[in-house]
Amino acid sequence: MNIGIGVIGAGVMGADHVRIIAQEVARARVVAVCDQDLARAQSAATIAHGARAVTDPLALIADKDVQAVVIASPDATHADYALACIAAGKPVLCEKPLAPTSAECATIIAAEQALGRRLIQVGYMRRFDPGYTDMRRRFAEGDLGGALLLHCIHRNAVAPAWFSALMAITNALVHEIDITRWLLGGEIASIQILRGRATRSSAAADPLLAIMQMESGQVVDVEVFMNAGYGYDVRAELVCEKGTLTMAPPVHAELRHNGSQSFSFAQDWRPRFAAAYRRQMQAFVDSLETQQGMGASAWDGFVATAVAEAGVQAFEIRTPVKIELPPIPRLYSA
Ligand code: ISE
Repeated sequence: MNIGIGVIGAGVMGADHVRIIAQEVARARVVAVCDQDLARAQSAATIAHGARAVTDPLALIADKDVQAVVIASPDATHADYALACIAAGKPVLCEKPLAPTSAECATIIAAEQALGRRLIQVGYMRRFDPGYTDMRRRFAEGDLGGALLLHCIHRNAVAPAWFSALMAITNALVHEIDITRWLLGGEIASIQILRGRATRSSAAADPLLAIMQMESGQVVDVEVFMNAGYGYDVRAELVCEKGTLTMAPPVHAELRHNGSQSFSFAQDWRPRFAAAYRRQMQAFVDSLETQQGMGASAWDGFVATAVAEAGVQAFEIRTPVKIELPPIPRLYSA
């Protein structure tokens, strides 16, 4: 039977999640779409024929036809809706970040612990991207030896007008914080943020270079460039003791023409991570039957936000900041 999903937020990502569920995912259907702007909710709901458009997120969560919820509303609303879903016993795929502050993430972890089971999966979709999954699988084979360095590039074509300098850390770098922990299988011990020479008036310090050191000693560098201009470009290279793994460009066709070879970049993350978003949603739907969550947990969401908070501090004080995490609760350590 198809699982009834309610989507909260019908902006860029919310509307894309509605489309993905309606067109690309098996055994699920969108039953309701919520947005404060009813016209926007209606426009997204038309993609999923038969879905209701509503403006009250709490009514959507309480709706008996809604068996699971996708939260894709603005970051600052995530914690309230996630807590309401936990209180209603409904599984959630929550867009990243889980919440803007680690204190809010901690309330979600406390609610899941009180319930005694995990209902939240955080949309760190790179864990489902073929480039990152191949890199992790190949590294796990072991013959490359230990990991020494991870180089990451995270470039956006143009930052939205409302994007602040700190959002480069709290909204963009959080992806590398999560994928680094997942790829290397360890925790981040410290973070430092170097400011590049600002290129445009819209972003005060763009690009940034984040340097993170893992507890086991590996160094991770991340270029976060919000206004790179030419397109959306995200990739990584893992340097190991006996070889390296470099992510291939995510293209289906390369052009050879007029004496040169080329491929094009998407303008934002949706085409670049289309496979990841699709696989993530299918894994979420499958996990509702198998009870085996595969994506980032609320604990992973908490850690990503906590490390980003340390990154904001490092940005402000211009020195490295040590990461102090509480012990991982038993619910998440299995
Ligand atoms: C955006 O919110 C995303 O999540 C994208 O994946 C990321 O690359 C971009 O930098 C963020 O602003």
